[in-house]
Amino acid sequence: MGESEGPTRILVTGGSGLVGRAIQKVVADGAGLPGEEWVFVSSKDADLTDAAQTRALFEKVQPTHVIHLAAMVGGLFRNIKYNLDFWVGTRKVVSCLSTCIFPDKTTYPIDETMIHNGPPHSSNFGYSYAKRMIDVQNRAYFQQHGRTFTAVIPTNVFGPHDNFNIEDGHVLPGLIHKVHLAKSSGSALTVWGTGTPRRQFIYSLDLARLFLWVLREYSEVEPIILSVGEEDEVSIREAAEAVADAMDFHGEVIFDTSKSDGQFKKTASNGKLRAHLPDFQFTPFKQAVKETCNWFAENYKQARK
Ligand code: GFB
Repeated sequence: MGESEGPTRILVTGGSGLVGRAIQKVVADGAGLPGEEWVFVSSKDADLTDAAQTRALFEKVQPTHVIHLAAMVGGLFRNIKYNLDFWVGTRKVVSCLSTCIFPDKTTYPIDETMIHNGPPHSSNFGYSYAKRMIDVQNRAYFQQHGRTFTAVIPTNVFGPHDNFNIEDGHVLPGLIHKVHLAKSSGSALTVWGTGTPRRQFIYSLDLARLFLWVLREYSEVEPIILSVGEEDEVSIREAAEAVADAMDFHGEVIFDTSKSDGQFKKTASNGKLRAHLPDFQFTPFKQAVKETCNWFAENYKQARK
């Protein structure tokens, strides 16, 4: 088991199923190694859709390894009939996807019909496929149970209470934090990459208003892109300038081209949103950046960073 030290305790969920039984057999027939302890569990031992039961199972077994076989499995016809079990009583679910889950090789602007049209950008394939499955799940809920579970697809979100950690966060909070540090130390602002990639930023408070509208009024299963218009897309350089202006920073700005640019653009159409809400007013970008910078300055101590 490679890097592990001490006892090896392997929990096999779905241990009574087709594959679980087969593993049980080959282990019993001598394929197990000395020092290995195998624990096979089935739905009789714990309902893994119940968080408390799952936690209790893990506390009891304390596995060092897990083979996760538990699943709802059936042939084609059972699958058509029972695409999903459902959360009884939940009338609506709005999940949150992201424009970065769209295919990397695509035409622009991206729209809601294109989510599954090809592989996502390699930088975030795990996140993208997980998010894409929410759309699959929503369609299945509708097909089997007539539920209008849906998803929104925002572009790059920013605003108060963001994560301003420079290494882990997104570009705007990262730049705001960096400008703050550059100002206090009198050093240059280093923007990562070439500054040429383009993004549509949406202010968290605008997104929140749109979320409420979706919850109350939007009745489709198909997701909806929540974005400013294509004409409001800005380059990373322009975003950095907006932050510098808002924070009254007049020092040197350096572009560190040894750092990745990521996706060059993921320009999204807000045509569907506009068809529903032609009059929705987005907060102007510069004003939203200013409000976010002010929030960071006023909440510096408690801000996530
Ligand atoms: O917001 P961001 O990290 O993510 O933006 P994505 C990355 C772009 O900003 C790249 C440049 O072009 C970077 O080179 N950049 C410049 C910086 N300076 C900085 C900096 O200080 N920090 C950061 N982070 N970038 C996101 C996904 O992709 O798309 C999210 O990661 C989300 O999860 C969102 O789904 C929609 O825009 O590339």
